[in-house]
Amino acid sequence: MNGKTLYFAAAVGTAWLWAMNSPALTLEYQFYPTQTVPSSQTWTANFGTDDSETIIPNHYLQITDNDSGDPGYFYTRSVPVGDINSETDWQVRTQVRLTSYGSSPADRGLYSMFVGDGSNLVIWGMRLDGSGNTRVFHATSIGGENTLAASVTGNPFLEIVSTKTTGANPGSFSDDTVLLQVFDFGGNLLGSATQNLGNIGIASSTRQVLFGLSASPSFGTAQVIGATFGIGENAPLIIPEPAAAALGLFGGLLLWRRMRQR
Ligand SMILES: [Ca+2]
Ligand SMILES: [Ca+2]
Ligand SMILES: [Ca+2]
Repeated sequence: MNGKTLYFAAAVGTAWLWAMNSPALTLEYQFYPTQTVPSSQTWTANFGTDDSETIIPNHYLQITDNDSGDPGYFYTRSVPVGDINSETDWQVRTQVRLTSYGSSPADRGLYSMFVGDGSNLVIWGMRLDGSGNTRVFHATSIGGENTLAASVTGNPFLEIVSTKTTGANPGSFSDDTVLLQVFDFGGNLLGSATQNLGNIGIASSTRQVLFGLSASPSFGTAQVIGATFGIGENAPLIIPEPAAAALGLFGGLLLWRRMRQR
């Protein structure tokens, strides 16, 4: 065995050990390129009879909750017991906007995402405030506001990322933090809030991830381009619409030509 082979064997051994110690799993809904509903991408759809789920071609998935009595369309997948526990790092990501909203009481989220790690549920929510702003927040167990991350003028599409990081103590989740970040589509950070998992975790044995209109007193419409989850790794990036991707490629070509001409 020469030096090169030894190095390769050591690298493989390290990778295998890392995989054994840190199970990693991604779960995702991507509107592009197939433009299908989440149930066509292995998600379980939950909804009431009055609610609707529509593909708006070349744009987004549109979901509507039509009543204050039950939730609207939301989507779940279970996470195998070996892939998550309360000390697992995770990240969730979505691109979404709300186009209508109502609720009583008024602080309840409409669109939300959650991760259940077998000990805690961690939820963030999103609503309109009645004064023309979109609010994104760490949520309480009933979907109300716990800690505001951003209040954004109007209702533009936003990219929302929540990242859970295990603290220094690997035996306890009480020192773990959850960072909730809100970006515009230019990549600008519009607001963020960090909370301790001990303050926002809701005791639950559920091992599941969720996105959609999961709060019952609220109602309204959300438009969704993607929702992705990384368990033990970063959440996958959301696939842009083909026209935007082509434009990006075109821009890249122009830059390359300009650099070559220097
Ligand atoms: Ca409903
Ligand atoms: Ca910890
Ligand atoms: Ca509802």
